Amino acid sequence: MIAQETDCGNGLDDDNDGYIDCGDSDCYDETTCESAFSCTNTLYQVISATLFK
Ligand SMILES: [Ca+2]
Ligand SMILES: [Ca+2]
Repeated sequence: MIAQETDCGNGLDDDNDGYIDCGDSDCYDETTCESAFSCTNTLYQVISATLFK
């Protein structure tokens, strides 16, 4: 598998694997995604925390 997300913040599925940007495992270690999208359970927690700020 050579294809992978080349831009984790362009809103597009660069490698056409069905996962876009931070939703793609290729972007889990990207700074733009940090750990917020590594797990759907923590996704909403992080969003809520951000809204509180
Ligand atoms: Ca993808
Ligand atoms: Ca992308």
